[in-house]
Amino acid sequence: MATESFTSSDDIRAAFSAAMSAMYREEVPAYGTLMALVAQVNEETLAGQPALRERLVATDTLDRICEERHGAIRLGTPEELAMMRRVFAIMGMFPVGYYDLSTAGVPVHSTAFRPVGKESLSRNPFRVFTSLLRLDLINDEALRNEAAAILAGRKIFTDRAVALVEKAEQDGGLDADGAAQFVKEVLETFRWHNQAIVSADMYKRLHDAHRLIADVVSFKGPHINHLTPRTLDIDKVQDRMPEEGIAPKAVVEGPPTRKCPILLRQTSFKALQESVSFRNDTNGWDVGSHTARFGEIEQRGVALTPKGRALYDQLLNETRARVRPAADGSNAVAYEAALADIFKKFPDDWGSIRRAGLGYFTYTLTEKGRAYTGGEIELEAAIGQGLVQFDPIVYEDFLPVSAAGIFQSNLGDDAAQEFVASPNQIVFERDLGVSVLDEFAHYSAIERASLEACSGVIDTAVV
Ligand code: OOG
Ligand code: NI
Repeated sequence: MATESFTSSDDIRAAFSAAMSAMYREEVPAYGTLMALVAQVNEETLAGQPALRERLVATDTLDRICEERHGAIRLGTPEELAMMRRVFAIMGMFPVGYYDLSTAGVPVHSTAFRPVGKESLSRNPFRVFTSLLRLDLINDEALRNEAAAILAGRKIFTDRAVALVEKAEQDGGLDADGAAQFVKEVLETFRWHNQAIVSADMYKRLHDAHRLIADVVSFKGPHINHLTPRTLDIDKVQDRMPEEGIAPKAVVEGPPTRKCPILLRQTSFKALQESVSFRNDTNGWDVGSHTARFGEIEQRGVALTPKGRALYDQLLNETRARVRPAADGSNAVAYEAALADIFKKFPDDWGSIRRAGLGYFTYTLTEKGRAYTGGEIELEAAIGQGLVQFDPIVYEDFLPVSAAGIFQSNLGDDAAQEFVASPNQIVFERDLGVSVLDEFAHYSAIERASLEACSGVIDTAVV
């Protein structure tokens, strides 16, 4: 059967993420510097924490800790989004979550294409935060129409990439040769083009409407705008970036430093100014510049339940009401102090987080639990008697306020702009061609399955 010779979608994704990393390091040398710093800090952290090293060895992730966890692109049209969904599906990446960034002054809405399920995530967790430009939020109607016409005329996928997607969909997969070609062809979509498809004048008009519109509309394709490896100590990398000659954004996004990490902490270095040529009337080129591409790092903690997430959102809002972080970093110390102070209201030990129903956990039988024959008992009693142990489930998604902070810091300090909040998940899903998956359902299914696997010891009917 042909299916036996298909390359698994996990392997295609791993190959794609490696190819993208190599391309980006070559295109953005500062990103290579960041990767080296991350590797060094990870090594130092592991040397100081043998228990952490052991846990990473046990979960078979030690050799992959410095690899990229995510990247991001910004698309221009519904057709591009729908095709991108088909491309990612071949790599085992599916749209999870809907993020409305209009509230934060960024005219896009987004989803994250990512592997779903424990095995796929541990084989290679690479995901792509994918935004779709919302021209409907642009007031200037003439400009809106011109931008739409430019976007309608571009083709972001190679013919071969489209043909390979169709073949994979028809046959149910790609063989090794097809998979290698697929990775090579799809990579082209993410490549940087230093020749714009618009004139300098049009670029300026788009840029004046919003820098993000210029970034999406002026180019041949949706260049990857950052990649993000995982760090074991985000505060240390943030502190050391300037020593390496790279400028970090003002504050780390997300929750404060904690004993028990929750959700996601992220920071980035500021986007670089790159030289770009614009077509002029005499069929020659005008030289200018564009700022879009950067590098980011992330550190992940436990996935929160809707209750935990509501508490997180509430505490973050409280913090930002007290101190709103300025893009120039002038009040960064005050912001961090307020964040740490206000987040004291979020329990910081695993037992309390779990008992309060704030986080998702997996449950497993201990050795004692496996030998137990006393009949099913309640979960809390089983934990109390040392029959069942629990581990936090890692958060695999994104945070809208953090994402907006990452966008803003890379659009320049003057880019803040007000839009009327207008989430439009229905339109986004229509453009995408499917509904996005619910992140909470994903975590709760993992938790539930782990509880079911403890039946015989715990009474799963009552948890
Ligand atoms: C995406 C920003 C969001 C994150 O890590 O939250 C993001 C973008 O700038 O296109 O990647
Ligand atoms: Ni990111």
